[in-house]
Order: sequence, then structure tokens, then C-alpha cells
Amino acid sequence: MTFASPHNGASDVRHSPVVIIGAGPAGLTVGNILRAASVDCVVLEIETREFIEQRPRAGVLEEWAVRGLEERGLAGNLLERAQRHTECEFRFGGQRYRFEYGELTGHHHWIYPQQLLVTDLVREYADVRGGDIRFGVRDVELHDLDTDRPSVSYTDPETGERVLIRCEFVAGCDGGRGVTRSVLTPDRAHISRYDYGIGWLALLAEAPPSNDCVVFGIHPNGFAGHMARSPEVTRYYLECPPGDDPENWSHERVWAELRERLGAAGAPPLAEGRLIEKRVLDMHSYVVEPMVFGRLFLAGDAAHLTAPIAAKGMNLALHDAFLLADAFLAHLGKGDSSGLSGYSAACLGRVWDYQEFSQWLSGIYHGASSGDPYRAGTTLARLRRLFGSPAAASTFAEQYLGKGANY
Ligand code: RFL
Repeated sequence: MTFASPHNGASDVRHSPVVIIGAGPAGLTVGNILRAASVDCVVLEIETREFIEQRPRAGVLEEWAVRGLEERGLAGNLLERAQRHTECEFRFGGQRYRFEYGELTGHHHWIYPQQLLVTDLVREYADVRGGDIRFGVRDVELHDLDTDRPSVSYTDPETGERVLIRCEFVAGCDGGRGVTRSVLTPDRAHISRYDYGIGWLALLAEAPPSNDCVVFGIHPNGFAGHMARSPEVTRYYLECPPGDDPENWSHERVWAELRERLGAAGAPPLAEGRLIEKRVLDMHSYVVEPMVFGRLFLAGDAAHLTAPIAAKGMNLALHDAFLLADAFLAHLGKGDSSGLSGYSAACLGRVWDYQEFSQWLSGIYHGASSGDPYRAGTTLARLRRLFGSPAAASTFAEQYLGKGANY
């Protein structure tokens, strides 16, 4: 991954201590923390600002993640506008089962659409903290990562010229489809993968939420989920075959299937609306170990993908970002490199815990529809235990809230 010339073929050569690739929650959080300490950095993003500020994805944030943003001056809008959730509801066998984890633990989730968080983080980074961010960049390449003089090059979208940035560190925050993970070839890192063999039709409906909390429908036809995003927009999920074509799911079919899978005695009727997003997600996960090669540090989905079964991905991206930015600051400011050398291990404890919880939860969501009576039986046993055993309930609540003590 290195050009032949001394400047790797670039006509424009610049310097910055840290180059951050990707302006998602991970990259923008790292950038903001560095800028608050007056450390220069450059964020490179392939999409436009308008695009990333409107890209709908996650919505569930854990308390510790919001506290981490707040401590770094990044949660002003979020704390004003996010909803607090303290309960979820399972529906199976035609009945509703309320799980009141707020009452059980005194803790809650925050609901704040990812695109609003990204909008807040971009504004704070670029407009308030004076951070350097380049949108629409092309052909990002990394060079000399195993030396103490790494660099990153890209094509400027306006001039078409190659630009080279010499730096000390590269933060690979370019998500599941970026370029930085490809540097971690099998001789440099191990990638563990898990394929659930399941698809989810991810939907956004222009409709108010139809329940006052998250709903998980466990049904022989397949899993269905209901999650508020805002008073006007609701996210729904429908289990479907992996690789299914979203066009197989007409408006009528989607709403009929949601009504069937989420139906339960006494449940409020579903408020229907126009479907503004309809895409099939194949449920799979991976973890890169270590999350580091030379001067490249991966964070967020670039390092580990968690299928959105347990709504953990954005939380993990923020966890990595807090640790990585603090480690950069300790190294650049005080010459203390212990944070950088311990970075990967410090992230991976929580990563693996959340992977395991997602897998466990997948067993509950997808057992009834597996076509296997044995799995359907164990799924019901898990659900009965969850609602019958205080010990099982508090273990579930701890994992659902991301509050395990020993990451
Ligand atoms: P992102 O958000 O993907 O940001 C990466 C950025 O990098 C850019 N990029 C590049 N830039 C420069 N050069 C390249 N070569 C580049 N390639 C890509 C991209 O344009 C992008 O702007 O990664 P990050 O920051 O690691 O954040 C991860 C989260 O986005 C992700 O984990 C969550 O969205 C996952 N997720 C959920 N997580 C939760 O914690 N709670 C949830 O409720 C939740 N719901 C979801 C989700 C993910 C979903 N999808 C779309 C898979 C619901 C869905 C439907």
C-alpha cells in the first residue's frame, strides 16, 4: 500500500498528528476530544456532510455512553431531546410481558437517532472546535503504518489531486465497509466471524410509535421488533431469509406481517405509515484482534461488527473512541503510551461481552421461528426464566443496559 515516490505520488503534502478516517460516531468523537485539547487532526470522510447528517441507523444509547459524551461536552442537544426508556415488552403466545428494567435497576436507556448525534458531533467538531474535516474524499490509502512516520493519501474531490498527510497516528473509524480493516491481513490480526444465517428487513415508518416502549415479538413466522425513534418516526424489524429482496415486501405485506407478529391481547393497534426505509440486513458479526497494526488503531465497526440484534454497535463505537482519544492525548501530551499499548485489550472485553449477549438474545428472538421444535422449546424456557426468576431478570437487565462491571 505504498506509492513509489517520496511523497507517495501526491502533489500536495501536509502534516497533522492524527488522521481520522471516517466521520461516524467513532471518528467524530475521537476528533472532538482531540480538538478540545487543541490537538490538530484531520477527519477524512467519503460521503457529503448532508448525507451523513441524514443517514438513519441506530437509536439506543446506554447510560455510560451518554455520560461519556456529557463529560466531554458532547451531549448538550442529546440530553435536551433524547427520550429515556426504562421498560421493554416481549410478546409471545398472544400475550404481552413487560420487563421493567428501570424499576429493577434504577437505570435506563436513551433513545436518540444516530443521525442527530452525528449532526451534533459534526457541528461541534467543525463549527465550534475548529476541526479540519474533508468530505467527499476518494481513494483513501494508508502508507508506512509500521514505521513511526505513517501517512494517508486521498484524492481531493474538487481538484482531483492526490493529497498526502504525514502524521503520527491513524484512527481507522471507517465502519464495516471502509478501507482500514483491510490493512489487518491474516498475518497481522485475526478476524473471528459469526454468521447468524438470518436476515432482518429493517424498516423506518413515517408513523408514531405504537407502544410506549420497545417491543420484541417472538412468533413462529419470525421475529418482529418495534422501536421508537421520534414522535413521528418508528423503526420496525421483520425477520426474513438472508439476502431477501426488499421488493418482496410490499407495504401491505409489511404491515400485515407486523400486525400478525406483534399482535397480543390488549396491545394497542399499530399506527401505520409510509415506509421511508426498507432494506435487508444479513445478521453477521466479526471481531478483529488485535485492533491495532503499527500506527493504525481501529475503532467502532471498522474493528468489530455486532449484528444490530441487541442495539450495541454505536455504544461500542463510542467506548472505543473515548479510550482511543484519551490514549492519543496521553501519548502526544505526556509521552505516556500505556493507553495506546493497552487500547485493544481494553476495548475487546466489552466487545466480546456484547457479542455474546447478542448471540444469546438471537436465541430468544429466532428460536420460535427456526422450524426446530427443540429450539422453540428452549426459547420458551428462556422466556419463562426471564419472567419467573429474579436472578435471571437482573442478569438480563445488566447485559441489556451494558452495565457489567468486569469488562
Ligand atoms: P459508521 O457509523 O459506519 O461510520 C463510518 C464512516 O466512515 C465513512 N467511510 C469512509 N470514510 C473515508 N474513507 C473510506 N474509505 C470510508 N469508508 C467509509 C462512512 O461513510 C461513515 O461515515 O461507523 P462507526 O463510527 O464505527 O459507528 C458504528 C455505528 O454506526 C453502528 O455500530 C450502529 O449503527 C449499529 N446499530 C446500532 N447500534 C446501537 O448501538 N444501537 C442501535 O439501536 C443500533 N441500531 C445499527 C442499528 C445499525 C443498523 N444498520 C444500518 C446496520 C440499526 C441498523 C439498521
